[in-house]
Amino acid sequence: PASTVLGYPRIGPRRELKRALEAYWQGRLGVEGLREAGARLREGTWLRLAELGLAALPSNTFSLYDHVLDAAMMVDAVPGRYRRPLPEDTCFAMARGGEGAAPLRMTKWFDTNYHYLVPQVGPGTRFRAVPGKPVGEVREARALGLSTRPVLLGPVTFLLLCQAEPGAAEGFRPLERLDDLLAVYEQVLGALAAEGVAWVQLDEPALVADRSPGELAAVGEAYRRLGGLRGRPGLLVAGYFGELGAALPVLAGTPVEAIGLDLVRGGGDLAAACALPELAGKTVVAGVVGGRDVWRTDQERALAGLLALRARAGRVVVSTSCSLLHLPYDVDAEDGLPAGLRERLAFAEQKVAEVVELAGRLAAVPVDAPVPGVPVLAAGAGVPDAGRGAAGPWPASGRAPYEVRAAAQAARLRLPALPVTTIGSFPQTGELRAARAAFSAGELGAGEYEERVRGEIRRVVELQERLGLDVLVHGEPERNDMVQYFAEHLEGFAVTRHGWVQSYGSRCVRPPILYGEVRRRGPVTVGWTRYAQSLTDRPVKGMLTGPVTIAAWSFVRDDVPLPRVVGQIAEAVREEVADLEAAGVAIVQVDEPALRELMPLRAAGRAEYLAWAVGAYRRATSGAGERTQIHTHLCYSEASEIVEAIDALDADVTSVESARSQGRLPAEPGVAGFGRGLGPGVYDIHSPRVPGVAEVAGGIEAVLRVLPVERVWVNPDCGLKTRTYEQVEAALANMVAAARLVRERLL
Ligand code: THG
Ligand code: ZN
Repeated sequence: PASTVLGYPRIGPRRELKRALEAYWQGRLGVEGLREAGARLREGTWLRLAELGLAALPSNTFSLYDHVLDAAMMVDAVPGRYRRPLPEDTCFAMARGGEGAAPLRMTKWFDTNYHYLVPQVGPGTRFRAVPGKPVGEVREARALGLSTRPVLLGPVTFLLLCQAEPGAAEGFRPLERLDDLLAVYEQVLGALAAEGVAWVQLDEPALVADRSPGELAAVGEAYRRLGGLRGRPGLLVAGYFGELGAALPVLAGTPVEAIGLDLVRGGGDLAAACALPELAGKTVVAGVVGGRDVWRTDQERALAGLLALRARAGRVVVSTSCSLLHLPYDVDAEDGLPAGLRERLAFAEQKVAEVVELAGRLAAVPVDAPVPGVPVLAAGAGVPDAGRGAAGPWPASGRAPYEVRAAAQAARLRLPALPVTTIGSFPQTGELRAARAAFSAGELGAGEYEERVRGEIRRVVELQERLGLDVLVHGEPERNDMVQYFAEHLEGFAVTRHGWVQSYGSRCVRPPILYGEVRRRGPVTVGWTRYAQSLTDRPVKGMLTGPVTIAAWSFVRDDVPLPRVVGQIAEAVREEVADLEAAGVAIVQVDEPALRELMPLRAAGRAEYLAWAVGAYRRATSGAGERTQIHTHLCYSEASEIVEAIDALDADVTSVESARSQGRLPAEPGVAGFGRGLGPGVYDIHSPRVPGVAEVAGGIEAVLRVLPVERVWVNPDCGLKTRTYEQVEAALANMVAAARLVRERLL
């Protein structure tokens, strides 16, 4: 029976890739060892998928760092400054920078919590076919007796994800280079055909977002051309993370043999596909098993969709809605889940088993059995952007007007101009991680663990006082992760022990599973914040994660609308804000770095989404009195797109990423319209580089050209947990020096 998956996790069931990468970067492992580790992971995946009974296996879904970066290397879109003798080092130079070359920009992969590196393409980029990686993986699998379907990023999505090379003429768009790129894809397809490859998968998730007529025309052109290539493998074009919509008939009109549909988030494509006359000549790779959620599949519903397709399509292959990259490996590795939950869960392995089972069930239905009508798979059922039931204008926040609050807070806090602060987290030392691991393993008592955390808070507070910061933080040593920590302290969430999902490169997260009604059992952060405040006369910020972000970085339940789930989290956060305030905390930061991430990929759903998302944030924070200053932080947010919504959060101070967007300020045009306090990041924490005093001062002065000084804050562009103390001390010292320099110039 025909079954496949669009992709699979690649970090290893025990994060073997992370270990190998970090050992290589630290010089503890040679390149041979790194290659060997990759080969073992690929072999483990193929053998496991085959063992589970999957009929068609994908390859080239492994990546040492990022699959978009791999695609750039496959077409040789590699700026000269990154080239190194070993391809691995070229890849890591683009990803992490080095020898004076800043790394490529990193941003979110559609609406997921995975980050890809943004390749740069200019008018003069010389594309060249470098098919060694996909070809090599095909050979590797063949040596195991397995034939595979290489997965490549599609040419249209690749160019739409690229940014114009710095220095390219104003108005240049990478998509203009489609013709040249297609010539290279033709060569890659030729090389794969020469290897005996029968099918190639081309991923085109960009087609589930709104696309202009010109872009849709480019899609048609691309696949007519690739489809016209002689002696090529069969082509599967996969759109996922939503509905193909208008792109579906365009693809159907090209010679590609197979189209992959996401029938979980793009349920509307089912009826549209069934109505297409061209479908009779195509294979549909039907994504009926969700690749973004951890729930068991409703098999009857999935089967009804499969039967409807089978009656109309040339052939149907049962598949996942998207790559399983966004799921942990195996539910069976978990032992600490609440009673009754495990049976309801499916991670990557279980999703594969479901695909195989459904394919078997489909094959067991005789082809001449009566076909039910096309079932209505609600467009976006269980999807974050389906804002069912909670639309409407932003409720009045109930707080005093910003000007009134600003005056009350200035009188209470008595801060200097251009106050210097941080986003919240400080580096997590090895001892601290070891202590937390020992504590959760029961090897370290609660009292001893608490003493270690307090020691760390003392150290961080002393450091900030010594460096001269104005608003201090406790550094979050008690937190593993800004979402997981709250999930561990709220009812309604389960956390996993091994449920790691790649975030970027070697960095992983363990998304909690939100499965019940959310409630706060009692104060979560108050004790640590109060302790930190007892050590200093300067204000210490209380640090919380916002309701949208907690939901976005968890696997949420799909039996109630997302706005209601987020609303429940907002109530819990609101209670925590009230307790912090009652404990005398004058500044509370409630971060929403994922606000932009959950934005619907199509414009039609955005106003409704922002209405309920902003509403939830206001609910979480609006209990604070006017003398309490609310801060928020957003990262990778492409803040310019949502300046109005950020303003509508009604936080008193907002800090945003800006350092890594090549020195651009967030919302350069919009920033002046930003009506509250703003802390544009002046130190790029994603790079080990320490910015100099003059550079930081220049950044601050650039902000002062568009914003009044009373509203400007000085801060890094994100939390400091991935940096070393050495880097952080030097960078913060320079930030303080720069703020002082600019203050003097202002006098
Ligand atoms: N938490 C979660 N998602 C996130 C972030 C986060 N997504 C966006 C951004 N922040 C991603 N950044 C990071 C940065 C560091 C790490 C993960 C994501 C990281 N992880 C540890 C690792 O891989 O070794 C594990 C952390 C742990 O022990 O829990 O360093 O902050 N949810
Ligand atoms: Zn951030």
